[in-house]
Amino acid sequence: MRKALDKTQRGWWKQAVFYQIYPKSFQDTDGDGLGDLAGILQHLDYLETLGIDGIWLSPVFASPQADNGYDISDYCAIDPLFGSMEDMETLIREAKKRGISIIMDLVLNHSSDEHFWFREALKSRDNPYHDYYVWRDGDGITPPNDMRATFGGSAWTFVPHLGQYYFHQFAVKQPDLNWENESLRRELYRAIRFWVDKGVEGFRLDVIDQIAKEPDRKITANGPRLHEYLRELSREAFREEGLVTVGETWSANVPRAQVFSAPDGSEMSMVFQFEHICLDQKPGGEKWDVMPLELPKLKECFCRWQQGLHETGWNSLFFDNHDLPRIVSRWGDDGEYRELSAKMLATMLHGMQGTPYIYQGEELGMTNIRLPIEQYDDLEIKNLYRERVEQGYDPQDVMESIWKRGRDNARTPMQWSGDKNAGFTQGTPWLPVNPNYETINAQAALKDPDSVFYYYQKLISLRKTYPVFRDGDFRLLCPEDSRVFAYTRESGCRHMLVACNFTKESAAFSVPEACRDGRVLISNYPQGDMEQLRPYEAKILYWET
Ligand code: TEU
Repeated sequence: MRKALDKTQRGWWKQAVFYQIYPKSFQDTDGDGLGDLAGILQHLDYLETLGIDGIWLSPVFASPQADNGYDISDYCAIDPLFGSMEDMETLIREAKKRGISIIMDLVLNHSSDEHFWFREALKSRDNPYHDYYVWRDGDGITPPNDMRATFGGSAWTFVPHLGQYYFHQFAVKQPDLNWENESLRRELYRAIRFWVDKGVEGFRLDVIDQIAKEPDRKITANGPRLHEYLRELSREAFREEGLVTVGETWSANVPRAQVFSAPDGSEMSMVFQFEHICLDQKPGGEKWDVMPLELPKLKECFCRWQQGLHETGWNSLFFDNHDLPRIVSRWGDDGEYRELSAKMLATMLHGMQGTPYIYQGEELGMTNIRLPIEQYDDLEIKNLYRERVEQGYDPQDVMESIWKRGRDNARTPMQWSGDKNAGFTQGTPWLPVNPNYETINAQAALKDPDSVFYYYQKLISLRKTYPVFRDGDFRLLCPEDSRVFAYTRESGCRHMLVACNFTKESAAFSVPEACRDGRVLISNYPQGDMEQLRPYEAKILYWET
């Protein structure tokens, strides 16, 4: 029986493992080809078996789905696509019965252009909601400046009847909210309290380091008032000690993350930082401009974050999410060594200090997909393809980038079984199911004691059994080695060694003398020797002094 965590206490998340669900792709129960809340309810026992403590639920609020729900048109309503408010209340209740907290995904930097506030703001310059957004006078020919939107094009869209542009860091249908307006802030806090009162126990905060934007100075992230806003948000909306908050902060570095995740709880519990996940991106390029990962750089980065936040903040630990390609295809091997490399990557990550996040299907070793451009859904992918082909790029090269980095790699339907559509839907899936579902699926994994699923289950249970996972410090071994990622953790008399071979060849790795008394807590191979790591071999040794 799983030891329940006391979720009324600050810091319960330091021993927890969270699971991200992208609802649209998780489980469809009404045959419309889209995942829904009832589908998540169906799989709570699966998640309880895995052993996770919380579900980060990508947005299910009312939305026109321009950006798959990251364009919210009502912060206190459930979109009928996903079900009813009663379905949401049932999910919260049933998850809690299983010791699983619901963490909702809040998009506070921008709303949908179909939100009541924006519809009102469009009516006139002196409408009380007009100032909930960021407007600049203009002539409709020359935008206020040359800022670009993340999903392509100018960050400014002209509204002729107002003679003004509005600012949007993302899509045209995602107007930025003006956090300088106190009424707007208080409306957002009220929405958060609405969900806390319904039993939601945490929030993921979308691009939260971008809310203090100052477009006249071309500032988007880390604006001058950011920490003022974050502290007010924490005081006014996240009052309960046990509420867990994780901010998405693409601009975070260690010093900033120490403030974002300060132990006094003045801002957030932790952040998603993305330094590690950008290391295979060409310097000065975009995410689409890929280069091979150099393992020493990854090791240096993780070492800096582990040591930088030890006792001064708190790390999240992730490789996958709904915006990222699947890690087994990216830094593992999605062919012959798929399961071994998936387990190795999991070992490397879960052996560290922080809160691990498992993205739906990562526990199965799900892989990227290669689709023709017309089958993609993501507006970011479609805008990129159009822009780069117009700029003269070879369409095949653009497709290679999309196949490596496109967000839809993570959004193909969850693979539940070898049945039609991987058991995801009886209808037509909104995005094609990966054809490898016949061999890579939850049903097969649950029957295989050696599956990636049960390996993750064991990693999760180790975190709850051995305090060194939560409390230990971090020391990197063999920093220059380009094949092996090895480190030790130590907390008082408790010690562990994590050793991972990132390659498909055997790699020499001599277990330090001091570690040789350790017993194997977990490995993706049967007992091996202390001088050599087999292809993608991973192991954790544990000992006490
Ligand atoms: O993502 C922020 C974000 O910037 C990423 O979308 C990233 O820039 C992109 O994937 C890589 O170029 C958050 C959400 O996670 C994402 O799904 C939303 O699309 C975005 O914000 C807007 O809300």
